[in-house]
Amino acid sequence: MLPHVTDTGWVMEFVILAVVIALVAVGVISGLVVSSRKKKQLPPAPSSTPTITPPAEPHVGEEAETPRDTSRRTIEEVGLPPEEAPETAEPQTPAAPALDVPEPTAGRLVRLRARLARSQNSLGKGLLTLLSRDNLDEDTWEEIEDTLLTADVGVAPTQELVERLRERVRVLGTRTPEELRKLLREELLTLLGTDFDRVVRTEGGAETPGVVMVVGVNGTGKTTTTGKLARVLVADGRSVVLGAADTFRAAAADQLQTWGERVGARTVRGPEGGDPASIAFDAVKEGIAEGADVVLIDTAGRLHTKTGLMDELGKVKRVVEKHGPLDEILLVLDATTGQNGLVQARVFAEVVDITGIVLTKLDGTAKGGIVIAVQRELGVPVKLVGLGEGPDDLAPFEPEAFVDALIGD
Ligand SMILES: Nc1nc2c(ncn2[C@@H]2O[C@H](COP(=O)(O)OP(=O)(O)O)[C@@H](O)[C@H]2O)c(=O)[nH]1
Ligand SMILES: [Mg+2]
Repeated sequence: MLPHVTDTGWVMEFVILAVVIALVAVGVISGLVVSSRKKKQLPPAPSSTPTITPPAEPHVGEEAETPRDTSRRTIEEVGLPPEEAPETAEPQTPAAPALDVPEPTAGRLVRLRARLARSQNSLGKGLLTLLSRDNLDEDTWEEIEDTLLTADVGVAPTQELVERLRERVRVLGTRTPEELRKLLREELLTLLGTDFDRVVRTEGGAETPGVVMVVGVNGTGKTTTTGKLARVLVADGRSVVLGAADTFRAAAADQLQTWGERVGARTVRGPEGGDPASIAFDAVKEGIAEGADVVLIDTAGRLHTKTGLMDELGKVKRVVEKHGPLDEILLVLDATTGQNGLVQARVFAEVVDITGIVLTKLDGTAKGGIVIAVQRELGVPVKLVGLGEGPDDLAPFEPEAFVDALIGD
């Protein structure tokens, strides 16, 4: 019994409408799911964003170029997690309430030695192999010289080393591998200098915190080093305030702040494009007000002329010194930039009184000789070395451990 044909038509229309509504609903929901998935793929925190700069002819005062040796780093070398420190493996969320417990600093260079040895053995092992030849003729000595020059030891130190080695090998007469290793070790240590004071000064005054200013060309690892140094200090029980005086990019302050948050160090920052000197001043002021032990000031290196660099860093230094003297001015140099690093070092040394050198990215180069060359150039000791991108991959520089890593023991 179907008396109303039109009713059936209405029912059909209703069904079609319902299906359309259902389809639209499904479409909307899946759209939401997709967009919420997209949201989860936001770019990572600035601290983990690698600086990608196109390779270019390097110039002093410019942004750092892509490290010369980058192509030599294998995936294996770069990608290895810090095997000695599984407990510091960090969750992705930067705002995690639990603070990191940084590794103790004692013996770090020894612990990170494998990383050093992996990239450095071409120097030490190469020298030992050459010295072990039965006949140390003129050609062999030239090869030894070339090996040292290739490792960025520098011309004058290379000539000194070769001269001393020649003399001592001659006096020695017959030589065993052990004797050669001992000889090479001693001579490399002499070149590195064993009586430099390599302690990073952070005592400050009676009423004022220790103040450390970190300078260097962009991309060398200033912010990373400042962050790692904050961890070292916190691990030693000191309270730290960070000053984000690189105001060229907001991301630079974010990057520093992320480092600080992980260990509970506060970051004093200002507006993008603000005056770096006033931020540095405020950071020290905050440090004094809080009774902090140390204030670390990260600066910008994107300064294209020596005058600009002089004006800006000079001003930061002068302004900070209104509170009290600076304890350290650390120059950060990227070990992979070789001789260009030396040119940078010279310029910065003319602008501010460098008290210590931090040589970063020693894990990514076979040119460890730059340690010798840069100390020679500035007459200032290498105090810290960077051996990776991990939070605890910063080590006090110890000449003995370094040389042992170079030539094996
Ligand atoms: N392999 C390696 N990379 C490092 C080291 N120190 C810093 N870096 C990386 O170098 C890049 C630039 O560092 P950053 O601190 O931002 O340089 P800044 O511009 O001088 O502040 C980042 O990708 C760091 O992770 C190191 O010792 N070894
Ligand atoms: Mg920086």
